[in-house]
Amino acid sequence: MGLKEPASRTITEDGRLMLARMAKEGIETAWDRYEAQLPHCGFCELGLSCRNCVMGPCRIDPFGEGAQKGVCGADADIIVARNLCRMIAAGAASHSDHGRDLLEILKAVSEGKAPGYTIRDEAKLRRLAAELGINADDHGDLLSLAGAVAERLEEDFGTRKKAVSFVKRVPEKRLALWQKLNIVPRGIDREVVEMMHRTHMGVDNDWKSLLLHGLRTALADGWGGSMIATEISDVLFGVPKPVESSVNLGVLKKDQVNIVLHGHNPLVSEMIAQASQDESLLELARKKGASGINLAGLCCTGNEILMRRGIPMAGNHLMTELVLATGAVEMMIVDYQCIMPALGDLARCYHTRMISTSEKARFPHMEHREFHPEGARELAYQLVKEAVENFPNRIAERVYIPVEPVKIISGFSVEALLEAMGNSLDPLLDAVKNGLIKGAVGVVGCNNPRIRHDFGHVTLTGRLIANDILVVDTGCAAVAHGKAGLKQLKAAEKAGPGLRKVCETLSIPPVLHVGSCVDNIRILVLAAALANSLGVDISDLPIAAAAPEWYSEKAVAIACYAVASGIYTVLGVTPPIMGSRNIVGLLTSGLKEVVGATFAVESDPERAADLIIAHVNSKRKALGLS
Ligand code: NFS
Ligand code: SF4
Repeated sequence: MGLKEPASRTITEDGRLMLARMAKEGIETAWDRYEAQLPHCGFCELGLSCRNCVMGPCRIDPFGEGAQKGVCGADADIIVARNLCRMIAAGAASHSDHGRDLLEILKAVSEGKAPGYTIRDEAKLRRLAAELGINADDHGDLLSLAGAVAERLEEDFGTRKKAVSFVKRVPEKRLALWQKLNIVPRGIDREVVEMMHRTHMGVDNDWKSLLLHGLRTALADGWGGSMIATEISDVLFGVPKPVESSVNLGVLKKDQVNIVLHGHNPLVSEMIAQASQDESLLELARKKGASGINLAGLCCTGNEILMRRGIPMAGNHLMTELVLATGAVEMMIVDYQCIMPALGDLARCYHTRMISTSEKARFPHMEHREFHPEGARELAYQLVKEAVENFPNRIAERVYIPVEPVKIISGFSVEALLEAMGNSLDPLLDAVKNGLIKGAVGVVGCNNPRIRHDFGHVTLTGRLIANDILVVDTGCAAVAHGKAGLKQLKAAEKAGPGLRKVCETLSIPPVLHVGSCVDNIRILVLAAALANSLGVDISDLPIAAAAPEWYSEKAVAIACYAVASGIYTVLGVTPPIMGSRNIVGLLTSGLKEVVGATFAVESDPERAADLIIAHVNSKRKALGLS
């Protein structure tokens, strides 16, 4: 099968049909641009090129014949470590800056300066306040308490602390280990800035010391920035509860105004969701000949509103261009991250209006309409109105919605999971102890045109559940699983007999959607709770993580905080580290002695499943479970 063949690019039906149509119309996609980039630069793929200063750029000859040092004298180990560490810093910065934006809104809400937003989950706010040691009695009303929580967590970004607040959630043994290694994250911004500093020419030139700080930077993301993002989103928009919805291109409606929300931060998408229910706008839609206003999500902002509001999900990362090619999208509204700069240009082939909303994220051929807390509600109303007014411009003959949507269940926050189990971890622990469930694995992360779209996720997850391993998922992986039907109750039939029984008893699917990419911290929180109630370290649990199709710097940060937290992590795409034998050795085996967990790289999802099953079994054995 040639690379151009839709079926070689994706396993999904909607993807295949849409790619065939786009090819016929001569519309370019990420896959075409990927092919135009081949062959990739070998030095860069191995991590052996350096652009950190302009005595270079430099590169190291991997065959040992040409240059073995950059102009400054940096060798392969230093260059590979610095490059990887800068990826971690960029990923941690992205998640954490998203978290900061939520804190700013929470602060604005507390000051009455964000009229569209409110505290939707008072109980969660109170729990957080108590956890942070803030006495509710010192605060007359809820808004003042919210302000205190926002301020306390804002301090986590700075440099004046010994540890970020949520380090309190880390199991004792794990924390002691981090203390010994001196990798307790002190401040979120601090670790990122220090990483940029260390990787400047002439600072940290010990690859081991660089990588240790890389782990600390990643931990500042997982137990800092990402954790803040999730917790504050729950306060502002509600803790997710199980909710039914649907997924794939079929969630777009032929007879309705379709507004697609793409990006990551729920601040914009939640406002649009509210506006789309406005009676006067619905009336306007009817006047324009549409039977309603239909919202659909993409990528992680899609996951946020799917988890909390059951808003249908149009697709994951590699589907974002294909959604536009339905010709049925009146408006796409984006915030930031994972938004291909190609989208604006592609939309010009259709009537679709493309709107960027974040001060810090601009795109070619998009109209910039900036969201600020004071005017967010009005702007959301105005944008939905303009989308409705764009409906008559749709060209009916060009509309192509190739499939019917697939049903899914989403919304499994840790709180919701606990509720499903009668507010106790015991049912889950018992199921693990008596072997009904062998273990649990987080299958997370992106799509990447290097891997056949969704093949890595669906194949790996299918194998895991068939072997009685519960899967929790986030991000683009979750969308892949949803489309494959794995998020329905009847998917329990595809699980092994033990997991199937548990799913049927608790009325849950075998693949649980825990959220967006920042919500990977829900997996950390759950793992920490399980470890604490067994009195063991996270690295002792029969759990693992996998990112079969990852592409982004954020995914590197996530993988590193998972491993530093003690979770064995299997990557489906090789990171640019192969140019250093030392670093490959450390990450794939040496780290076991350091943090009790390692990375593995395995592009074949069947073999990745074997690795994970073996790992889970070995952890069971060590715990004395059969
Ligand atoms: Ni995560 Fe979400 Fe998807 Fe990957 Fe991008 S949308 S934050 S980075 S591509 S999972
Ligand atoms: Fe070359 Fe060193 Fe400058 Fe990198 S930091 S570009 S290896 S001289």
